[in-house]
Amino acid sequence: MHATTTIKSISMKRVLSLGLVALGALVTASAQAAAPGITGPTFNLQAKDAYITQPDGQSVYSWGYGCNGTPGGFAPAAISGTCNEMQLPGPTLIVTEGQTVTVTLTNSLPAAAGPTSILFPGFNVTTSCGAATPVGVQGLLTCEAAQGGTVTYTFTPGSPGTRAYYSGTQGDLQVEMGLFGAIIVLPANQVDGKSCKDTLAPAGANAQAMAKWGEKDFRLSTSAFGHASTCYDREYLFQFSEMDPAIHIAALEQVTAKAGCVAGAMGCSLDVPTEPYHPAYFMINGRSMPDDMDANYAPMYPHQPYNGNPHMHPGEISLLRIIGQGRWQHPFHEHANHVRILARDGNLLLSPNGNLAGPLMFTTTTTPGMAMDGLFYFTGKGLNWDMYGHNPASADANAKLPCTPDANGYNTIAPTAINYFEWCQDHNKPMQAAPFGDVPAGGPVTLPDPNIFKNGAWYGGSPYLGPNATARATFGSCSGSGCSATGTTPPSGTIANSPSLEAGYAFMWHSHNEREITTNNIFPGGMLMMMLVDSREFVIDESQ
Ligand SMILES: [Cu+2]
Repeated sequence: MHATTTIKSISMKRVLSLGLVALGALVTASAQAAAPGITGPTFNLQAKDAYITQPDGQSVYSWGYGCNGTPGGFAPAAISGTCNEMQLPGPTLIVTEGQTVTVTLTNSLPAAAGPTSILFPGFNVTTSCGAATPVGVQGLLTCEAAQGGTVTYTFTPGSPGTRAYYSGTQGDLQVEMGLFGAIIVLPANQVDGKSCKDTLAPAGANAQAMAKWGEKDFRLSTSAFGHASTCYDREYLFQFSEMDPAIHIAALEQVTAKAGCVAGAMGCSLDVPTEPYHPAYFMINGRSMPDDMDANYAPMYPHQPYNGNPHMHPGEISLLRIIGQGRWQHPFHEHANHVRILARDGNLLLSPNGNLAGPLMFTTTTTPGMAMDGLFYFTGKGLNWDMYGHNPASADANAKLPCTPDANGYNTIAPTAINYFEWCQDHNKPMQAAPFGDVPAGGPVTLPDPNIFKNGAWYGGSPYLGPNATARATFGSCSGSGCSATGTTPPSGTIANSPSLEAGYAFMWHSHNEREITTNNIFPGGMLMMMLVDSREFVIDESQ
C-alpha cells in the first residue's frame, strides 16, 4: 500500500441514484453553496503542503494556498467561515473595485519544492521584487519567494468580476499540485439593492418573499458589475480542475527523500515528470462528487472548504462564477436552462447601446486560466403540468391558490404565496388526469408505476414542487364505472426522505465529458453536482 493511501468511511450519500433524480423530488441534508471567501484588502497567504481527500478513499498529497494567520474577515456575513493554512482551491479573495489589494505570500512548501509565487492575470501588479530594497527573486513570470521567504503583490482592480489566481512558478507542476484560487472583485457601485434584486419580477417582490419565509441574503453584492442588467439573487463559484495522482505520488516520494535538504543547495530540487498526463480526479472546488455536495467548511474536508451545491427558487437569478483551473478544458453543462454570459476574465460584454452582449450558452466550457460570469434561472415555464400540484378539488387551501399572470405570464402579483413565480398557463393542469393504477391515460404525462419508484434514499418520489405538494395534488380515482372523490396519488415518499420536508427538482450540473464524471474510473463521481430548485416555502439556508 502506498503512503498516500488511507481509507475513509463511506457515507449514506453514496446511494444516490442518478437516473431517478434527473427530474424529480429530492431531499438532501442542508448543504448549500454561495460563494464564501475571505475579505481584504490585505491578505496574508502561504503556500503549503497537506493531504486532500477523494471519495474513493484516497488521500492525495497536494500543495495549496492557505491563510498565514487569521484573515481580516469572511464573506458573506451570513456564513461563518474558517481559513486553513492550506486549502485547495486557495482562499477566495473578496475585494472591491478601486480598492488597493495587497497579498503577502510566504513559501512554506518543503525546501525541495523550490520557489513559488502567485500570478494575478488581468491586474497591473507591483511586486516586492521591484521595491527600492527588493524582497524576493524575480522569476520568469513574476516575483518569487524562496523557501521560508516572503513576497508581496499589490494591485488595484479597475473593474469588477471573477478571475483566477495561480502559481507563476513551474506551473505544470505547481498548478497541478493545487496552487490556484479565485479572486472576486465586487463593483464599487452596486446599484440599488432593493430594486436590483428583482430583475424578472416587480420591484421589491423577491425581497418580500424572502422576508415572509425568513430567508437570509447570501450575496456578496447586489449586482455583478454595477450594471442594472447584472443584478442577481444568489451566487455560486465553481472552480474546475483535474489531478493525476501519479504526479502527486512522485512529488511526495521526492519531497520525503529530500526532507531536510537546504533550499537552493545542489540536489535539493524536484524532478517530477508532468507528462504523460493521466488525470483520475475531476474536481469542482477541489472536491469530487458526492463530496462536493456536502457543506461549505465541512469538518471532514479541512483542506477543501468549498462545495458545489446550488439551490434556487423559481424565478430567482443566480450568478455563476466559473473558472478553469486545471490543464484541460471541461465542458460544464448546466441542466434546466442556458447561461447568459456576462463577462469573460472580468470583462463585461456589452453592445454599443449598453445592453448585455454575451452569448447564451448551453455548455459553459471551462478553459484553463479563464473565468466566466453568467446568469442562470429556472421558472418551470413550458413543463405542461402544474408543478405545484394545484387541484381545485383538494381540501388543502394551498391547492387552490390563484395564478395571476403578469406581462410575462408568471404569477408575481403575490410575492408571499408559495406559488410565487408560477407559470400560469399550466395552472391547475394535472400532471396525469387519471393516475396509474386506475386508468393509465390522460394528462400530459403518464407516470411510471409507483411500485418501481422505491429506489434511492435521495428520491422523494414526488413530481411536484414544494413540501406537501403531492398531498395537494391528490386526484379523484377513476375506474371503468366512473370516478370517485378520492383516490391514489402519484408516487410519493420513501422511508428515508419524506417529501413533506424538501421536495424540489434536481438537475445534474456536470462535465459533459463522461470520463470526467468518474472518480478514479468509478461512476458516478468527479465533476458532477445537483442543482436544486425549491418552492418558496422551503427556506434555502446557505449558512451550512
Ligand atoms: Cu448533461
